Amino acid sequence: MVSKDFIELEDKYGAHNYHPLPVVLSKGEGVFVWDVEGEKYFDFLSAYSAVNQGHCHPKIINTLVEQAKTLTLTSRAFYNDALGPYEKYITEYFGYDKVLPMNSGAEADETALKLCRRWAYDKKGIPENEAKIIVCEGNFHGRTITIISMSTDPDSYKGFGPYTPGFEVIPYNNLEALEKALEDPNVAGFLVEPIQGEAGVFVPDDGYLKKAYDLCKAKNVLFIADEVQTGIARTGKLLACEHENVRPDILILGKALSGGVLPVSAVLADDDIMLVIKPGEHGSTFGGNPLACKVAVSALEVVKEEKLAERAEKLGMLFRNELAKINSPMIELIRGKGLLNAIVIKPTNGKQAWDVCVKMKENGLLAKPTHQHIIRFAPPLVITEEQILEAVGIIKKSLEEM
Ligand code: IF1
Repeated sequence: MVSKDFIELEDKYGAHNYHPLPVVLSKGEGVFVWDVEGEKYFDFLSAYSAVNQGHCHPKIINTLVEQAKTLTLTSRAFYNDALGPYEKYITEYFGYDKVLPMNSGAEADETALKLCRRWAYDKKGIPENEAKIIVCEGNFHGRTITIISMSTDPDSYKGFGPYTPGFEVIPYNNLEALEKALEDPNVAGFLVEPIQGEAGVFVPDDGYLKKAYDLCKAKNVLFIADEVQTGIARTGKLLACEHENVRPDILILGKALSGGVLPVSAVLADDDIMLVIKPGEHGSTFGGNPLACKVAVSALEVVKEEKLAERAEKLGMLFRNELAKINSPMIELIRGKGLLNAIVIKPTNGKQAWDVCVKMKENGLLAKPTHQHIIRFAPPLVITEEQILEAVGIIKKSLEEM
């Protein structure tokens, strides 16, 4: 079978909820992936920042295989010998009292919302069913009914109502709007992405997160950071909030927490928040399974051992500097932090961001447009300086060929 055959199979038998770039991948190693014809590509998407440690990282895969042969799933009806050590490791790693393990990013976000609401009633004293959570325009937190209820993107929410109440949407990167929204005593939490990914790698002004955190603290409101995409070294720090020395009250992680090997997500908080949820009130069949726990420890060790945050910081700077040297009428703006970057494309000669991505694919680099006019560039953090330069060469060539 060739690429065309696999694409036809997906088209015929799979739901049409995606519109992938026409490339069929069958192998990955580090920063590279290969298609079924054997063509090699730089992966500048990293599965939306889930493979920060690089494809099929040998240490992580070894952990996966060893644990898979030993014990994979027990459910939380019983204890297992991987969960406790993982919980100790990850809470010390990020500096929180407790962790609640889940699987997908959306589930972790849902968990954080439940935690926040319960805290609102048990600790803050908000009247039952009155708790409000503030979210931002352009947010992306996943695909569940409750999460799309706070979305401002019609593609995400339209036609899926009725929606979950209890959210107030304010503009992102706007402290005045936050301050005003916080006047309502029934506000329990503020859920925010330190950099908005889906919105097109939208980096807020310096000081926004810190000020937002301080405003929340003044009103006894939980600052909840969705670091599913920005966390685990992607933006040049272990957490994007660290750029402003903000320690979220509730921290949400996913994606690269497993090195992209299997779905592993987590919610971290201190005891006064986490312990409001009691046995039987929340959980997941797969959350905290031994396979996930072992893999997550390995994946987090790799981040430290290979200094991925420092690499992302340094190579991100290099990447943006090199992109800035490209003289193309299609580049409207370059933005990002660490190795989470984007180019805003100015449509030229009827060519859009999608066409640039198809051209880059032909030239050996994979990236994906978001919102028609933005291309996200997020390679695995194990990329080298030489590889960055080579990749920029491909991007430059592709833009010139438009
Ligand atoms: C898809 C975007 C990225 C996330 C944040 C929670 C989740 C995500 C900040 C949910 C997921 C994904 C999902 C993926 C596309 C993708 C994405 F373009 F939509 F915005 F990464 F940039 N919080 N992001 O970014 O995590 O439940 O998927 O594990 O195909 O929908 P999940």
